[in-house]
Formats: sequence, structure tokens, C-alpha cells
Amino acid sequence: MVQAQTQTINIKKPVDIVFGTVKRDIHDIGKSMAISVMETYGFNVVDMGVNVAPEKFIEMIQQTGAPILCLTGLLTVSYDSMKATVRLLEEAGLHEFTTILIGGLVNDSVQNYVGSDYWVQDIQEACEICKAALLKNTRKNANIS
Ligand code: B12
Repeated sequence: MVQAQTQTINIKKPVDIVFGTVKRDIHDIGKSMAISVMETYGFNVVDMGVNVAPEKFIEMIQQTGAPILCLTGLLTVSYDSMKATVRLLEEAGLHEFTTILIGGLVNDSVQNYVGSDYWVQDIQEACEICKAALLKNTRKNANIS
């Protein structure tokens, strides 16, 4: 069974990217590498940790108004967690303002199943996508700025 994780989440405003390993998955090596590179590029990233429930991602997007959501998962069961997260974001009316990238052990079929905007392996390519997404999306839903 996957244990619940408790950790302090560091929020540097304005938040550009909310990033986490999805529910039931604890793989975090790729996530940590991606976050390091993204921060080097100048993005403010909130690291949600591992085994993150869909509701937690949505709460963080609502709280920060972050225009980009990055999900990682390496297990087959992670795809359902990614899909549930995307669905919840849509139900909250936030997908319109949020670009969703998935990474890890994913491909075209997984992206179609999950409903994300992109799937990426290459972190540099992800940074280019995030740059464009920052220009496109608004922070309309932010409770804080
Ligand atoms: C290391 C590892 C572990 C470590 C994880 C340590 C940690 N802190 O992360 C430990 C030993 C804990 C582990 C546990 C398990 N593992 Co494991 N693990 C791996 C292994 C060997 C390497 C994964 C890794 O870190 N790769 C290196 C990183 C750098 O690569 P990456 O994650 O792909 O990230 C890169 C890109 O994808 C990208 N990226 C990643 N995410 C994202 C997200 C975004 C948005 C972007 C832009 C980019 C991006 O950035 C990185 C740099 O390029 C893989 C095998 C493999 N070949 O992948 C198996 C693997 C993922 N594990 C597997 C399994 C089954 C498990 C266990 C269920 C085993 C068990 N029975 O307990 C548990 C799962 C526990 C859980 N609930 O999560 C299977 C999954 C099979 C499946 N399809 O479901 C794999 C594929 C092994 C296998 N061939 O069977 N595992």
C-alpha cells in the first residue's frame, strides 16, 4: 500500500507550475530532475511531492492560479490517477486556463487516455512548452497573486 506523504510545500509567488507524482505512485527521480531544470530556466515551481490525490492538485491550482500543471507517473495505475486529475480540473472549469503536461512512462496513447495537453520526455522541450503556456494562460483564478 502507498503510504500518505506529509511534507512542507514551498510556495514562491507567482507560481508558474504545479508539479507532482500522481496518486498511488512514489517514483520521484524524474520529477526532481525536471523541477531542477525548470527552476534553472526561471520558472517558479511548487513541488507537491509523491502520491498526490487529484483533489490536492486542484486545490493548489485554485490557491495559486498556476497556469501549468505537470504530472508524472511510471506505473500503469498512474494513468487512471492522471485521468482523474484532468477530469477534476475540467469539472472545476480550470482546464481552459491550465496547460497540462504529463511525463514519466507515457506516450501518445496515454496522453489520449488521460486527456492532457502534452506528453513530454525531454525536459528542455517541456520548458519551451511552459514558456508558451505562460504567455497564453491567465492567472484569472488566482486567490493570491
Ligand atoms: C527507480 C525505480 C523505482 C524506485 C523509485 C525511487 C524513486 N525515489 O523514485 C523504487 C525502488 C522505490 C521503485 C518502486 C516501485 N516500482 Co519502480 N522503477 C524504477 C525504475 C528502475 C527507474 C525509474 C526512474 O527513476 N528512472 C529515471 C528517471 C530520471 O526517468 P523518468 O522518471 O522517466 O524521468 C525522465 C523523463 O521521463 C522526464 N519526466 C518524468 N516525469 C516527467 C513529467 C513531466 C511533466 C515532464 C515534462 C518530464 C518528466 O524527466 C526525466 C528526465 O528525462 C523503473 C524502470 C524504468 N526503466 O523506468 C521502475 C518501474 C517504473 N517500477 C516499476 C514497479 C512495478 C515498481 C513497484 C510497483 C515495484 C513493487 N512491486 O513494489 C514499486 C512502485 C511503488 C509505487 N507505489 O510507486 C515498473 C512499472 C511497471 C508498470 N508499467 O506499472 C518499472 C517500469 C520497472 C519494470 N520494468 O517493471 N521503483
